[in-house]
Order: sequence, then structure tokens, then C-alpha cells
Amino acid sequence: MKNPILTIPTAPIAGMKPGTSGLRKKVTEFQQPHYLANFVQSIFNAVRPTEGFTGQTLVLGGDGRFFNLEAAQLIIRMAAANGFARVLVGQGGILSTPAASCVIRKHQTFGGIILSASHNAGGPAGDFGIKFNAANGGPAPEHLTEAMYAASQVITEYGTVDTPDVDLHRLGTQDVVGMAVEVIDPVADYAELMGRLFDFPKLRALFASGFRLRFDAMHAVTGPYAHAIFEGLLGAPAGTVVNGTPLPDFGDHHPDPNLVHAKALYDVMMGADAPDLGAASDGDGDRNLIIGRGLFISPSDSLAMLAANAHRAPAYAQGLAGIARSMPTSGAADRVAAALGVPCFETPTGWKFFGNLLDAGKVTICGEESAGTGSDHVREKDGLWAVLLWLNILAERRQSVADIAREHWATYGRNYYTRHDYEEIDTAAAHQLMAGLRDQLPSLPGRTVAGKQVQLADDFSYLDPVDGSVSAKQGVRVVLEDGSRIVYRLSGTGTAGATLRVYIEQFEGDPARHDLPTQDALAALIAAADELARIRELTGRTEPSVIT
Ligand code: G16
Repeated sequence: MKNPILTIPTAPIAGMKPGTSGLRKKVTEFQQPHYLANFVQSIFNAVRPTEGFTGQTLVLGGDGRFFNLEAAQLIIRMAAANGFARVLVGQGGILSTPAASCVIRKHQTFGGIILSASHNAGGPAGDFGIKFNAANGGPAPEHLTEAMYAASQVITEYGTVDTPDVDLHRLGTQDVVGMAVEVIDPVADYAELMGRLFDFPKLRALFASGFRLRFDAMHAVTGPYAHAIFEGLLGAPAGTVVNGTPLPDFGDHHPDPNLVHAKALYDVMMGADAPDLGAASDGDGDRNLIIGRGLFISPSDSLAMLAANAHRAPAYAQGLAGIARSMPTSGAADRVAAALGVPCFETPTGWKFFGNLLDAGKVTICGEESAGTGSDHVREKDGLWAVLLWLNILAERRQSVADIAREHWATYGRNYYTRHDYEEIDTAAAHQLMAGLRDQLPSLPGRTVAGKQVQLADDFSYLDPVDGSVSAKQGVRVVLEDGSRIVYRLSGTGTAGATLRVYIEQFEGDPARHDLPTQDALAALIAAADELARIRELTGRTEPSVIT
């Protein structure tokens, strides 16, 4: 009989350096001969234990975007050739990022491959992405992503098998050259976990009492999960979930739950007959957007409010061990941590940096300004989890989102916060701008910016308190005497040109000043941010592409 295992000669392809969250490129780049196979083999080469993958299980799934199914078939063949015993794959190649993390942990597998470019646009002209999550369910830490990149630069061959496609729509087990491919319901394990974290009977009663939620799945992966959980298990009326069918091109939209791409939801929530809670998630289901009737809750505030109220949900009734936030995320969570008497950790941007803190039991809740919040229940940020925690809090407090927010600000003060993104700017100009800022750092302390003295100016460096690793150059911070901040960094998730992110924050303790429009409250700092970095001059842009 012909040996079905094939060894295909190949050569390194440049540019396979994973960014903030895996390798993201244009679909057309992934479709180049050997491109995806080279990277998948580089992952396997980087993570292979000395004893090989014998007896090991790999989890596989993605956000349903264009090229997801072809990629899944290729990875299954390569997993068989590389000696895995079993692949657990979501039906239709679907698994949200948090659900993949849940499955990896629950079934104690070796790890998983997630196919997603998150909130980036899909379709043949859009983006594709691939990331590896380790046995703890979390994104590969930096030493592993570096090892994958190194492997991609010396690769000479990859393994695959010559077999027909697996039927990814049929639940149950199929055989690929001795490897078991188990097609699983992508929602079941995740929904069961949510049922253990939250008070589902109370949430059912909330919906039965007429509470109205509008959840926009943005034609991305959370559709099936949201239908099953909100409209199925919790009895919310049909129509609660909108855009709930995953489409390969996300209906030609960016599945990015922000005020630009989820504007339709925002408009509904600002309208006369708005529901009680509006929420959305992104391409792969790890981000969330929260809008109360008439009030948008910034992700940084949402993290702080969830942390302050988490004890109202069964899973967190015993309190929090600690909170973690990424550096550019506002200090609102720090104030909650101080009041709770628990530590607050400040990490670089990238969920992977929370993994060690969660594994070591140092933190229970984490969050980022980029619309990500999560807890120690999995090792990814989790969009639906955040919505369910908000629902649990609303069911317990029986107040509106806006009332909860105003009470929160009255108690802790308000950290006015905005992020300005300049997308797809010239890469050379972006690097020039960052270099210019770094050059200014030594001379900034003591200077006056926006009428206040600069207290600290640095390029953020993180010392991981668990494994002692250091991650340098994680964003330029300019901190003023009253704690106001301007932070600059280049995004690590874009696929075209460079994206400059400018994060601006100012604390306001006076409740009489808690209802200002955010951009007005921050106007002086916004102007100073442009001046310091010469944004208009160097990028040619007169305004940001996205304001959050
Ligand atoms: C990823 C990371 C997040 C990060 C975000 C934005 O999210 O997991 O930790 O905050 O990218 O990163 P950047 O500012 O470098 O573009 P996602 O939802 O895209 O996987």
C-alpha cells in the first residue's frame, strides 16, 4: 500500500513573525504556495516535545471567515503527519477564541490552533490569521512565538498526508491515517461553563420580566453561541441576537465592536425606545462592546465596573485575587483594586501577558482598553462572558446601566478616556514618529504639557513577576503631575501599513464634572498629543480614522 504520509520540500518565506495575537496577513498571502503549511509546520516544530506528539490531542477551530475551511483541512492533514493522536475540531470549522480556550482546558489537550484575524475584515480580499494556544488555553507566550518565527526561517520540509477531506459538518469521529478527528458541537462545552459561572435562573427571570437586550454578533462567530445562550438557555425573545449568522465576509463589514463599525447598535441604544443593554462582539468572539440605554461604557470603565460588582455573580462571590490591565488601559480598575485591597497589575498590550498571572492565581479579572475583558475561567478574553457578567450584575442590582455607571464614578471618580487610531498610515512615517518621541523622552520630565508638568516619560518595559521575563519597548508614556497620561504605540495586529494608537486619559474626582462629553473633557490633552508627536505633520492626517 502507498505510504499516505508525505514529506514536502519547502524553503523559508519571509515575514512570518507573529504580532500582538498570532500571524495575521492578507488572505492572498496565506493562499501563496506553501505559505500556510510552512507556518503550521513552524508551529509544530517550535512546540514539539522531545517525545513528539504521540498520544496528544490538538484543538482546532476558527471564526468562520473566508479560507477557514481550507485551512482547517490542511491543518488536520499536517497534524496526522506530525503524529498527533486526535484532533477536536468545531463543527463547520467553527470555534470562538474563548470557546477554543475552554475546550483546550476542559479536555486537557496539548493545545490548539485558532484560525482568526479577529476584528479585521474578511472575505477573499480581507485578512486571515492563525494562532497557537498552549495547554493552559492561553495564547502562546513570547518565547514560543519567537521560536515559531525562528523555525519559519530555517524550514526545509513539512509533513502532510494524502487523504480526502474530512466531513467537518458531521458530528462524531472520523479517521485520518490512524489519527482520530472528532467533530464537536462548538457551543456545548462553552455554554456549560457559562452556566456554572452565572446565575442562569436569575437571568431567565430577568428576561421573563421584560428586560431587553440587543446583541449584535456582526455576522461573526458569536452568532451560534449568542442564539443558544441568550435566546435558548435564558429565554430572551427571538430577535435579541442580530446579525447572528456567521458569514465568510462578515456581510462585508469589519466585525469590530467599536463606535464606528457597530454604529447601527449605538444608534439604536441612543434612540427613544432603546433596549436596556446593547452589546456586540468581534470576529472571533473575544471582544465586547457594552452600551447602556443612552450611555456608552468605555472598555476601561467596563473593566472597572465589572471588577467592582463581580461578587454579585456566583463564580466571583468569594471576591477577586487581583486585577490586571494592559498599560494603555485607563487607571479606573486600579481604583477599584485599591478599594478592594487587592493588587492591580499593569502588563503590555496582548492577552498573552495575562496568562502567567492567571495561572499563578495572582489575578481573577483582566481587561484591556481594546474591548477585551475576561477572567480565570479561560485564558482568553471573552466577549459573551462580559455580557453575561453585566447581565448578572443588572439582574442583582435592578438598576440601569447608566445609573450603575454614575454611581461608580461618584464612588471612585471618573477616568475620562479616549483612544485615537490612525489606521494604514505610511510605515516609515509611523516609525519616524515613534523614534521622534523616544528621542524626546529624556528632556520631557519637568516640561509643561497641556498646562501641567510632565512627571514621567518612558518607553514601557514589563518585568513578568512570575517568570522574570522582560518585554521592552511596549509603548511611549507621557505622564503628567496630576496622573493624566498620553500613551503612543504602534498596533501589532494590522496587515496594511502601520496603525498609530494614541491613548489619552485624565482623572476627574468632582461628580459635578462627570457628565462632560469625553472629547471635550480631554481636549487640551488631545491637542498636546498631536503637538508632541507631530502627528498631522508626519502622517498627513488631520483626524483619526477611529475614535473610541
Ligand atoms: C489582540 C490582542 C489584545 C490587544 C489587541 C490590540 O486582540 O489579543 O491583547 O489589545 O489585539 O492590539 P494592537 O493594539 O496591537 O492592535 P484581538 O481581539 O485582535 O485578538
